[in-house]
Amino acid sequence: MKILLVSTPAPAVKQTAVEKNYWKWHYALKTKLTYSNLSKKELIELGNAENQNVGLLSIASVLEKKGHKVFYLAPKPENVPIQEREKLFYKKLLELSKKENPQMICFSAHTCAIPVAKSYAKLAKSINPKIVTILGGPHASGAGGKDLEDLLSAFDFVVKGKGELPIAMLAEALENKHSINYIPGICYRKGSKVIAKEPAMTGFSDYPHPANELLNVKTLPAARIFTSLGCRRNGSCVFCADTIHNKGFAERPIAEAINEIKYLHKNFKTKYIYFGDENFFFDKERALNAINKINKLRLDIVVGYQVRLESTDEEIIKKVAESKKCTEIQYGVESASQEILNLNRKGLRYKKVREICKLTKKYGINAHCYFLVGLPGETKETAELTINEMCSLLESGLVDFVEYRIVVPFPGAQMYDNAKEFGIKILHKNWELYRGENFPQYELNYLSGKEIYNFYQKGLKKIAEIYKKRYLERFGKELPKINILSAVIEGGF
Ligand code: B12
Ligand code: SF4
Repeated sequence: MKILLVSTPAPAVKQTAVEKNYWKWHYALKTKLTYSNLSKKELIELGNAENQNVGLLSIASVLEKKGHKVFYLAPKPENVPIQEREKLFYKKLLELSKKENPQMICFSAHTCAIPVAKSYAKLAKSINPKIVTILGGPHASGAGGKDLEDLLSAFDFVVKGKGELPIAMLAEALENKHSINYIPGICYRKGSKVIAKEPAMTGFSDYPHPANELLNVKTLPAARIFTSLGCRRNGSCVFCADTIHNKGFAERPIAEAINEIKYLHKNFKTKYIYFGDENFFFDKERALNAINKINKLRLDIVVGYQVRLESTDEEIIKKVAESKKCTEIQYGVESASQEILNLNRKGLRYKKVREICKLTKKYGINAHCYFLVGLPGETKETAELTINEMCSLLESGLVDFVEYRIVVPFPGAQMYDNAKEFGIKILHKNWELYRGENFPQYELNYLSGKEIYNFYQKGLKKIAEIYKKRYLERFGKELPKINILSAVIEGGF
């Protein structure tokens, strides 16, 4: 069967001057400190690379193994104004659909890309009314009730959870006219009824590594890989939108991840490996063993880890630092208010932040922290406290990077599904606006949307000032060449 996989582009976001300035200095510092082993040429390639949608590429590799002909289409930064990107993508999709005439078209989409995915599905049907359209990914996995019904008005099938097995089974069922009733995670309409099958939490090691060969690139200077999927905390954080893994968790043998690093380095000259696991340190013994193996790799690579602060200690950081292979560790903090952290079931003692960041810096590794504004329970005082604390962490040199966004109540997150319980009034479901850079889609008991947005802009402005001062002091006036826009919209690390 001919199957087209589409990584749906996120809609253009009009950035404020404050945001533009923030990202400019953020990526200026990133290129110097984190991607420190990439040459100027590699940085440019990184900025212009096609989106590496690991989930779709993983589905692709399973389908190829089963003998299907797979096409992959993903957004690239393109050298055009951001508003033109969607039109260009539309054109490419049209050309590919006409030329190859696929029988199935699979869309992967974050919530903000849903309206675009819907319009592409319509386009595909207008070219070939018999084409089977399928939606999967984070929004599909979290949508229930009316949101799911709405999706099924635009797609023939919606798949919840991991897609490798369901898509392979669906392709086989359609080819051989078998029943689709037993396919996990599949949702469809039967007359006026909506059928929604429970997704299966399939193991991780059952699959070959993602088919990066389908990317339209010669090199991939930086790439994302995973050694585990899902989170051991099973989505307990109130704002968590990780609906994909059915609140389950699957790990992958470290040896397989090591093989994938070697393959990326050999075939795509990858020099920066970012471990996208929700918490790379989830099991201390496993983490120490994995880091040891990564440290021993005789490859010109550097790595970055994303972890939970509560899983981090000096022994692990010391091990990470041993080979000088790791330039950055990223920590999810969210708020500087202990009360807000507790209310949102983050399972974090704020005092750990300074302690762990201090250790990270002690061993010469950059610390990157994620913060949010607009969490359930947020007040003017807690938002102000978080801004002050982010600035203090940066100014004291305990933290190198801060990413600050507005919370979004994504379908499937507790704060969306039980909005009232968390003091949230959702104002609209214009999905294209469901991004942490946009004006809030909700109001809180103690903060209006405007107030939340103003805190966001204020925080970014202050962070950018500190970034700029630090960059000029350390690296002078010349800014590195990187396509910042692409890093922001298609996935900087
Ligand atoms: C990498 C990543 C990104 C990357 C690239 C994503 C991509 N398309 O390649 C970038 C940085 C661009 C990104 C951006 C954002 N992201 Co993001 N991202 C992730 C992250 C960390 C890992 C995704 C991944 O590669 N997983 C590994 C692969 C193997 O799994 P997968 O992608 O889920 O794919 C599997 C299934 O989803 C399914 N599947 C996927 N597509 C399809 C299609 C079909 C047809 C089928 C059947 C199945 C299927 O099968 C795949 C294989 O098993 C996840 C968190 C997580 N751990 O999942 C968040 C996550 C998906 N992102 C999230 C968010 C909030 C965002 C942002 C909105 C943040 C913001 N700025 O506000 C932006 C907006 C999107 C955009 N493009 O601008 C949320 C989801 C929210 C939502 N409902 O949309 C998540 C869950 C994080 C979280 N816990 O909140 N993201
Ligand atoms: S927000 Fe992060 S730590 Fe919390 S449940 Fe989700 S993935 Fe786990």
